[in-house]
Amino acid sequence: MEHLVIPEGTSEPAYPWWQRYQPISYKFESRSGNHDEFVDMVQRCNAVGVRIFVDAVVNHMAGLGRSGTGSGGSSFDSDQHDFPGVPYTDVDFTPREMCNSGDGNVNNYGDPENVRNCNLVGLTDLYGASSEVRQKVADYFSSAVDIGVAGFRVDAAKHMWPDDLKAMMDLTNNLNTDQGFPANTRPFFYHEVIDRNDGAVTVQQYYGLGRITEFRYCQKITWGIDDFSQLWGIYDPGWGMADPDKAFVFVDNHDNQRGHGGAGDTITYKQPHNYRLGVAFTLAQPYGFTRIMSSYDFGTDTDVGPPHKSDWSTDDVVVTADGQCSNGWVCEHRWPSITKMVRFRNAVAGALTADNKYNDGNVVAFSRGNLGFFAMIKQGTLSMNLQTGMPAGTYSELVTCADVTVNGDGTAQITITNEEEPIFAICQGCSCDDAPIVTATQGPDITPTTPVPTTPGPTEPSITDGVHRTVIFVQKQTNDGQDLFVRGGIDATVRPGCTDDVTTDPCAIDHTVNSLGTTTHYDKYNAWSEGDTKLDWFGAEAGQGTYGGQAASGTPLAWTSSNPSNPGYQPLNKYGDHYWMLDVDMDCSQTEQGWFELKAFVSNSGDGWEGDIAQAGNCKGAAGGSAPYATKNHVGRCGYLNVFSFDSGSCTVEILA
Ligand code: LAG
Ligand code: CA
Repeated sequence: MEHLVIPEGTSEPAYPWWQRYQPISYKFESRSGNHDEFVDMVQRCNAVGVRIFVDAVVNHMAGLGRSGTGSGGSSFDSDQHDFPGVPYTDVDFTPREMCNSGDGNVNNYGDPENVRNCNLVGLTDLYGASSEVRQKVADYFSSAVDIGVAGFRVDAAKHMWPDDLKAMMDLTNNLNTDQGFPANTRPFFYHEVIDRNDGAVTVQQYYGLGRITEFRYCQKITWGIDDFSQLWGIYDPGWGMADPDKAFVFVDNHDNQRGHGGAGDTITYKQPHNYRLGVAFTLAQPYGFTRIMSSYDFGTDTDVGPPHKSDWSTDDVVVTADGQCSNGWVCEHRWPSITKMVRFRNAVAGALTADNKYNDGNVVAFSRGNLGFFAMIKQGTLSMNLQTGMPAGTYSELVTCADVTVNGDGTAQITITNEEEPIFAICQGCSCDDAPIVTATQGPDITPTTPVPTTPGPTEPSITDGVHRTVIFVQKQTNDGQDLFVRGGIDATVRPGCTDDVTTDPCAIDHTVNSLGTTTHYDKYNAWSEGDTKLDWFGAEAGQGTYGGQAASGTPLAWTSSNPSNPGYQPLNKYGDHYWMLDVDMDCSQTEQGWFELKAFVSNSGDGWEGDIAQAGNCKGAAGGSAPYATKNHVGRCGYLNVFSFDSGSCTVEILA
């Protein structure tokens, strides 16, 4: 928004970075550009799947003692509470008698009234209880959303009453469908609340409003990188840290990297070795919703603004041949291991825990379910055999692109030789080359009230009529003797009148199973698909075939491979071993807008039912598309080829030739 400008020749530093935390109006006219430039940036970013989140300062306006003209040309006079560019007048500011401090400034963090009703470092405090203020802030939020912004960081939320924030948020428009957001999607909000277990305002008071910054994480990661033995305790509920599905975490931010708000033990780009380890660990571990910092080099001047030209306008970010930044910009997000670890985080989003942990004080390693494996080393090089928890196969290590072999028992030889980027990461579905980073899916750790927007992808038309060939792959490595089945149809909460009698259940979908081959490899599939007439939520149908006296546990899938010399080779399998396959002719008229649901089931002392699935956003693949409603199951498209992974929210939808 339009902000204070501090020119040369005053007693204060010229054009300090923090001048933009003193709002003058809600016009998009700032040191970063004008309204048209902002619209252009947001819309070009959306077009390539990059979402923009606005840092919104709505607790206050400019500081007392200041007057003049803001960055967008609006006049103002803080002492008079006069901001005609909004407009705000005296009635829009917190009445002086509601602030109990002598000088009107926040000075008692033990008292929530003081923290929220007084002026933060002399900044004129907006009266969030006023319906007019609420509406004006909401109008500002909505104007950003209408342009195509995906959400907001709420500055100084600690100094605002949660009820006021909620009212402002509730008055804000849904995200803009013309900019590729699904209909009825709320903006993503995260609130800046500095809670170190040291005052009356806590992160928990903001639950229900979105994510909340967890500044204790900054300290914990600093201590943990210094002493690896502390890393397993990085989320410490005993210290009041926000729940995993509420916390918003980062290694450093624009304040604490330069000794401003929430400073303390903080690692920054100035300690590149520790910083790489800290960011890599943060992106690898499951706690919180992560943000990475990207800075300019401020040297030792904690006030200095961004690199600038002789007229003080912000200077260009110059990208060098090796993909790094120059001209004063640090661009941590382009450091090789940091970029690659973003891919890792997206790939393992479905796994909520760290498993197969190893920590000897110099080497830290863990897996995320069977989706990915991470290791880092503090000093020296690494060559060690470790349990990765991953399916056997060859993976491309993300940082070095070296091939890594995971053995049948899940172990692998883990090697790190680059002491500059001492990080190792492999994951399913990841590649180390320059292919576009996998689209972030909405992992289960994202609060459902604030859905993360999806990237518009290719979408083929939905097939809602007639019987069409439909193929389903589910990636799952089972043990010998176990088999994979699927159960599905439509969820009872979506379609009324569902029953538990498969012959009449309107949630079941008619299909006939197609043969995949007649060799012995397909004996079980062929036996169990005999008499299987529906995709339904139950086990065997009456009259469904048995194999060796064993009943089916649903609709059977066959183990397949992409390897032509394997007896389970299927030409449609482009993915690898352990892709269980089902080929049916499905009645698409019985689906929901061309979509159906399913979950896998592993028989014979296997996992049984698959866990709940959080599939969100656009599916990958040439057909793509996103499910028309939220459910706890995989959702596939009738008439297409669907690829899922057991216990994962990922989906790919391809066109069947
Ligand atoms: C924030 N979070 O709650 C921002 O992350 C933080 O960067 C902001 O402070 C703060 N809230 C207010 O939005 C920054 C600087 C302050 C600066 C303030 C306003 O850390 O140092 O205060 O922005 O520009 C400056 C002067 C103060 C002066 C005040 C009012 O440094 O000495 O009292 O302006 O004139
Ligand atoms: Ca306030």
